[in-house]
Amino acid sequence: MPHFRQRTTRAVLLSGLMLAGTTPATAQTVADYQALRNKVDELQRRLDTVQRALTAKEPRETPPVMVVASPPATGTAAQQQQGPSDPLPRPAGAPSVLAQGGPSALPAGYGFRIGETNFRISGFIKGDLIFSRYGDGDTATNPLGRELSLPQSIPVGGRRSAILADASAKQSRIAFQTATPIGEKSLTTLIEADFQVAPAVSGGERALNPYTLGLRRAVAGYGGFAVGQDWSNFQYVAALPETADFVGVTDGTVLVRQMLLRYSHPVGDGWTISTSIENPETVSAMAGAPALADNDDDSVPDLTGQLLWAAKGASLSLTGLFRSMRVDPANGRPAVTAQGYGVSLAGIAPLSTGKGDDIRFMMTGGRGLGRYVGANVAADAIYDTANDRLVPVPLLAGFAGVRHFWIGTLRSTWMGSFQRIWNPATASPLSTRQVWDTAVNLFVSPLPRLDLGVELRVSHRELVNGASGMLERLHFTVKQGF
Ligand SMILES: [Ca+2]
Ligand SMILES: [Ca+2]
Repeated sequence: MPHFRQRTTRAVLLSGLMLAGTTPATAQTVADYQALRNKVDELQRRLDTVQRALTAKEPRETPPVMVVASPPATGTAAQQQQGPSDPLPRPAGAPSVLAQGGPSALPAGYGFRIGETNFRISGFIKGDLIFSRYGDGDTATNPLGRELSLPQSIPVGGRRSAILADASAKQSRIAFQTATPIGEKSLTTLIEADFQVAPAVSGGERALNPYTLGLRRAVAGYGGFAVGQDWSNFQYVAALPETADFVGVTDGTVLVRQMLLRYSHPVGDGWTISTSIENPETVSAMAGAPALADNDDDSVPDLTGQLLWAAKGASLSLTGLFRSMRVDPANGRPAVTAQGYGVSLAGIAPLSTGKGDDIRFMMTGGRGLGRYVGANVAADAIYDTANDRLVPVPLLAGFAGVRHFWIGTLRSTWMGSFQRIWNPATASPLSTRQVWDTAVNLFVSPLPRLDLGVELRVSHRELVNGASGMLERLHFTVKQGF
């Protein structure tokens, strides 16, 4: 029955249409249709004319260049992998948004445009499964050191821990960029955040794992000037090797993001010079005590300079830091000051294997720069209360990473890093004297922007009094960029 009804309906409709063709009302409809059709064609012609005029007016097939913070990343492998049709070249610290040099770390979609402003949203989802075993004691609950390589958190002097398992997606990251042409140049902005930099809430792992989004960078740039929170100009970010870890070579790298005002200027032949003033903060330890304390008593911004050379995937960066430290005890004693300085040489040297193999390295030394290196293992200075003196702490730190491509996207990086601290006699015997670590990984990228990795790590920490601790770690990671 339903079948019959359907057929009947169709027949009625068809006959109706045939009949309609002969009535005056239909003649009217056809005339209306023709008029409407003409109108649409006319509109289409006008639209085409406007479109052609617009295209001729702004031949900006490759939209404005990101100047925000580009100098440090200039000429890195990551930037060279970027396609020519990419409208928003990435800003400084690109390796932080990307996979620290991984081949699948290509930019995602080409963003979108509203009016004159180009937008791009990028980042990645990262899941980590980490097995840690401490040789000399257990950690407190939920320390950062269980989620990333953080040498100062390795326990010393206890007994061997069990194998501890941690899994989270805290290192997932999102970045939002804009570029707006103003005159001959572009005004650019970048905001970048992840869930790893903010401390975990207590009890967070019990049921819902509500990790907090934390600011990494928020920076605007125009014509060589950059202002906002960005990687310190003292750090050459591009030299960081590919790793499953959050940093990979924490022990030996300069590692600071803070508010700064930077000016960069290319001087030709691949050379760029830059200088910045950055947020000051003196981190001191009281004589005889190992704990580090922020003071917030600083008066003068930290000053940095960089000389960078980059060409054909190779680069070399020489940076310098000068700072004035100040501690005001607010207990009737006078405020004390001291000067700190540092020098850092870093770079990327491509190997002539034709596969993308390279060596990345950094070597940093100075006095009174503890907070700038290794996520602050050493105090900037020891506050000698008895003599009203602030004594800067000297240190030497470095890392090297060698990457080799086996076949296709299958690749490995071996990395090693260290930091040696010369604590003054007034420092606590429980202060860290040296740390080192080494890791080797295997990564593969079976799909675009997908990195699967496994990394084996051994870390070591030794105190002034000779006590030491070890960490062995097996780290599985999956990262999908977008
Ligand atoms: Ca945990
Ligand atoms: Ca401050």
